[in-house]
Amino acid sequence: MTVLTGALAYAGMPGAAGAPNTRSTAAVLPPVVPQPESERALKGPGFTIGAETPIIVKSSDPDSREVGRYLGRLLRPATGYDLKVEAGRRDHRPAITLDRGGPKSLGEEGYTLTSRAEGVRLTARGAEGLFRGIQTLRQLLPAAVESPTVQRARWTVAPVHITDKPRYGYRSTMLDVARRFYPVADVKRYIDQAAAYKMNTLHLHLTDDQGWRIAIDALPNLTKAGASTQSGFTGGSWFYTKAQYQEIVAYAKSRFITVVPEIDGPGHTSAAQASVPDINCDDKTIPPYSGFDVKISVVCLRDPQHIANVSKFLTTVMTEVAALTPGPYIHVGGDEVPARPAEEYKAYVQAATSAVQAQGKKVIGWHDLSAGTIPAGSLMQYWGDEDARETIGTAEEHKDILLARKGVAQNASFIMSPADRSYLDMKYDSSTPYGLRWAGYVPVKNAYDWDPTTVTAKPDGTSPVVPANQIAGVEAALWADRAYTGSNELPTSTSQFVEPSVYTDFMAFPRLPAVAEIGWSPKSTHDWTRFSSRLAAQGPRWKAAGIGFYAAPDVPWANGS
Ligand code: TNX
Repeated sequence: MTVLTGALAYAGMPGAAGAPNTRSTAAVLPPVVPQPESERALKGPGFTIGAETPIIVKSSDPDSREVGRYLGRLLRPATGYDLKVEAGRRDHRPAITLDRGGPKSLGEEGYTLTSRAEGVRLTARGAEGLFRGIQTLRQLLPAAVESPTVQRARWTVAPVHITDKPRYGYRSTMLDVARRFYPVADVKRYIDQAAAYKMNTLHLHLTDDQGWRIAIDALPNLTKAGASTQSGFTGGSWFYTKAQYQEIVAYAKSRFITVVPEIDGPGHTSAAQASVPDINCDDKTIPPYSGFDVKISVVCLRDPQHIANVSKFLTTVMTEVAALTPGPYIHVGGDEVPARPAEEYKAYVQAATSAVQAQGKKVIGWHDLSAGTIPAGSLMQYWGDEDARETIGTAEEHKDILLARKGVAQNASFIMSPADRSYLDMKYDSSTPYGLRWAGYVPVKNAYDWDPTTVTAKPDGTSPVVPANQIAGVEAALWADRAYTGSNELPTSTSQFVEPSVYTDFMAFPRLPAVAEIGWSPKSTHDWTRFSSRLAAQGPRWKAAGIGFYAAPDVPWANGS
């Protein structure tokens, strides 16, 4: 693997030779996040896009043509150009060429990109690789390209040759639309932000104590009682209709992002229990919950009749959710259940996993789910932190580690989302207005400085509980328990709640790109100093795009950004 050939410094790095399109003798690499697998600065001026530049798609494949149109739409607001998308032909005009004739070695998501004075050529195996490559192309242009209004700039693509493909195939981010409801437009905005950093999965936490967010035709009360609350709010109707959910799924698909819906249980179920009587032991609904606690609920699994009721409920829900979800996975939750006999938990795992499998879908669960019997091919999402790591190999291993061992023994693969690294709802530091700190503060450096292979290893990096070949990827999870200002206390007024996009911008930027890089870039490129300097170069892009990011003190932002 070639890495950073010709790299002397990143543009913008202290001591670097200036902006990428400034002429200089030193080979300066344009700063790209996530770091491409291999990148070489080319001599010469790079390619300047003009109003007449065609986007040539060398393929009749409709998905690739659509990616060409996506590129045109992306470039239009800031450049003011309405670039024409043309079919591939032998042609000597300067152009942006999208070619799907790339070598097999690139895989589905890989691409090569070459920018020279004569043009930009992006090569991949298909539409998905072309789309990922376009996310790199954006970052080779001046930051102003991210602006929603026409800007005066010279639209030069930095001269570079890149060959790139991801380290992990599962790169996800999670939105907690249950604690705080996100209108469809906010979800789409977040999808675009995640796609820009080459994430390929959106995990939607659709159900929790504070709300049920997806319409189920056979159980209309789930979106009457169950959708009437959020954390801190009552009396609404906060859910996605089937059409809206499908709109989200289709939008995500157009950005090559797969939606993974989560129906959490047997805990985090107050909204369901407020809507469906017979999943409660007294067969009566409970009042809807709008508070801020966790570990407060569990469906009734005490006797065969109630286990049957819960199974029926799950079958109904999973049947309808699976029908709306083209992706291969459904997340069944499994976290934070109040103490109950182990057999009850196992009965739930059995009911939930068979309901998912009956629809031809694969199971994802929080790592807790490994306490039960999980089907072959399941993914466990590990959310333990440093406290768990410290007990590895001791006589009293932390329960998260014991559960991870059970998942490994059942041949599950793992999604790594260590709470002290990739939980975007943790505060950066004591000044962060939103969020929690049960896993500690998560400054940008911590969100970046970790590796999936050592999340379940001893602090010295040895004896990993989850072997490297059972790691599917990573997730940056943005919970919304505390999506209001003054979150060291419970809120006293709804005016403390901010718009979902204000919360996501602040908590996800710059940490989402950090986790995205962990999922995408080769481990050999891991380097905090280099990363933080490339991240700093994203600041002007986020400004141009109107992203209200946190200008974290551990990132060397350029003056004035
Ligand atoms: C733990 S991590 C939870 C969530 C909370 C989150 C807040 C996990 C599987 N469950 O219910 O929202 O902490 O950080």
